[in-house]
Amino acid sequence: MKKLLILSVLALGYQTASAQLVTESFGTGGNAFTMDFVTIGNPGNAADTTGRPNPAGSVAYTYNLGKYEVSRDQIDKANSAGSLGITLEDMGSYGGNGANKPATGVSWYEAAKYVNWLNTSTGNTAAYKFDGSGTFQLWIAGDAGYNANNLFRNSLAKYWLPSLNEWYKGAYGNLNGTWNNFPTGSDSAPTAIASGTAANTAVYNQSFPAGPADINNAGGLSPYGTMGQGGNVMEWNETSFDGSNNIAGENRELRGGSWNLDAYFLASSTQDNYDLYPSQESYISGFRVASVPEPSTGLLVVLGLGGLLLKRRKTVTV
Ligand SMILES: [Ca+2]
Ligand SMILES: [Ca+2]
Ligand SMILES: [Ca+2]
Ligand SMILES: [Ca+2]
Repeated sequence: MKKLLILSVLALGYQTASAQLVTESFGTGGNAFTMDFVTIGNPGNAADTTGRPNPAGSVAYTYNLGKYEVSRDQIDKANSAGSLGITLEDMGSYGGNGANKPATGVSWYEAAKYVNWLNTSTGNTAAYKFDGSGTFQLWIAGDAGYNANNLFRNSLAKYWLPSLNEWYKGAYGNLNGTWNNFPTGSDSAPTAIASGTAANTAVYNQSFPAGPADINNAGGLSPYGTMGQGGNVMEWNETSFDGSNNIAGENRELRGGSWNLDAYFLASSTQDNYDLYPSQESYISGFRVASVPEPSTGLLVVLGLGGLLLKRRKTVTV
């Protein structure tokens, strides 16, 4: 009876963990900044068979996905702290270069170097392999962290660029495993706004000169709690456009539309014409970061408490 009770408490702890916000810290002193993530649970979910590609969105493990697009400030501070040399687009004619505007003009290679720094500056393994002259390479058998199913990403890394399936699940998935057509928890297109956080809104259908909104003011949330996967700026996926990460220089996928595009580009069924060479940059594209989940403190506390209860019960029984 008591064991059953403890098991149900454990289940509750897990449920809570699947919607939790995780804030990670990077840099020091004047270069210190934080990045918010949401935990995407429901591992082993069934794929969506109504979107593109088909199937899409099945992820076998729990992971964290950036709540927001990466901001200019988060790039500037990493550049200062790590001498990364990542160049941003001058958005002076497109809404300005405010610190909380999404980072644009970031190539896939630059985004990869950025997440590498998130890893190495926190004592973790780099996600992406660059040779001594800064040229991107595939991981090969014999490299620590080599994964034959993904030659781009080192499996020991803590931070990486979200794969198509990781990005898709965070955008279009419901916590119960069902799917939406749009990244705002609905099969209907969100209301188009210039900025704001009201439910079922997104930053799209705006004039090109209007530019994107601040990353934390970029529309309503997805069911998992991410903002701006629909609209604001398009986002690099780690995944190559052909779905198999096996050629270093092959085109990578971009998804979600941008402030100046229409609802078609926000939909789960849209995946065309938006792939770029990994060295290409644009005014309308940025990225967000994914990560392994922190060991859930809530779950650990419950586990510890469960152990304590079991011990106490034993003591009492004996
Ligand atoms: Ca750049
Ligand atoms: Ca659908
Ligand atoms: Ca976006
Ligand atoms: Ca390929």
